[in-house]
Amino acid sequence: MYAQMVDTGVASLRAVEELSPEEQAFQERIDADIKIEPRDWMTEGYRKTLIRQISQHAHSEIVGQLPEGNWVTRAPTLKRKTILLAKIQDEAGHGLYLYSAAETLGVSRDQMTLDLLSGKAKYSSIFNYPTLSWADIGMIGWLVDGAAIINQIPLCRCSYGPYARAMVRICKEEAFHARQGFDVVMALCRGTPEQKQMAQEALNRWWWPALMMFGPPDTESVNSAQSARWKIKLFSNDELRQRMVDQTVPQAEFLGLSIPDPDLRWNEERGQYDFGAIDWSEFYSVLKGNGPCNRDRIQTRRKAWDDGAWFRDGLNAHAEKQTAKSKAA
Ligand code: FAQ
Repeated sequence: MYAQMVDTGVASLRAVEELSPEEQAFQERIDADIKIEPRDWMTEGYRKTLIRQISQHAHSEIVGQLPEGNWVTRAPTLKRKTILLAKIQDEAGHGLYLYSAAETLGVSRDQMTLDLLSGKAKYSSIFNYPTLSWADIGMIGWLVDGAAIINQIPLCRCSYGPYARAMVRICKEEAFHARQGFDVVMALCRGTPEQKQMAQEALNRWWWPALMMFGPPDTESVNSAQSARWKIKLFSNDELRQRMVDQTVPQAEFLGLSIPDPDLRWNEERGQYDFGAIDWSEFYSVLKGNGPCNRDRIQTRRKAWDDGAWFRDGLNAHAEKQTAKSKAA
């Protein structure tokens, strides 16, 4: 798989002999599956790549609360509302573990937030789509958390200790999230024809954006080759996307829903599904800020940041006072 990523030729990797002795020793530790810990020597590129990926991941968890938050007051029953609230709180927790993991690399949480608000740091494209009906909440659980698990299970084995350990707990919670999503969709599919129709329309809206979550095709993925060498990425974007299709199509069949892809068919020879072309122009347009909800999402985060200024100031003043007290003692 690693060789396959390198073969794409998108990013040129330096030959091993071009690495400095320190870099070679670092790479040898990674090759031997020894975890890198915060106080270990690491290359600047490794540190920067991890800060980029982990902070983007953390931002995704936090921004990812917004489309679901839109339905808390309109969940159809008390039970569904309680489950949804618990799930949204879990996402906040995931964001916090991940910000903490990124902080071990020497970046502050404030800086990460400012990078999100300035547009320097990204968050997952998927959270720029609106939740128009209750069925969209089911789709987020079934498809978005489903995709997140496929992408994140390998991250539990990635080379950076704090990230890998954070992912173990996150994945356990994501598994519950995916099940609750499937349960919402199943209830709709077993309900009235109108409810089933609502689920089908939501699937039509979320299917392609969910496949885009795995990132650009391997031939266009600028970071994959180096991230694979550093064992930050253990599988390529396309490999994980294929896994998502193969896992989800039988689930859709069980639900009696049709995947909105006329080119989808089982390939007996490959033992995998063939699927249609993804509209990558839509993906890149969402990344540039032109998705249906990009402006709203950043505006909401900016407001939360501004509204919380008095609280951060209070905490800092308290911390300074405590430090002065302990120095005086
Ligand atoms: N959205 O060279 P690659 C969740 C960017 S958590 C936006 O292939 P890489 C939980 C990429 O950053 C979901 N940008 O990049 C939940 C790069 O730009 P840059 C988040 C994307 O890093 C559920 C450029 O494109 N999960 O759902 C996306 O090697 C429900 C080139 O791409 C993670 O973050 C995208 N989809 O691979 C919460 C998992 N894809 O940064 C609430 C960890 C690519 O150079 C409700 N992250 N880009 O300017 C990863 O595994 C990787 O970062 C990838 C991208 C696979 C996302």
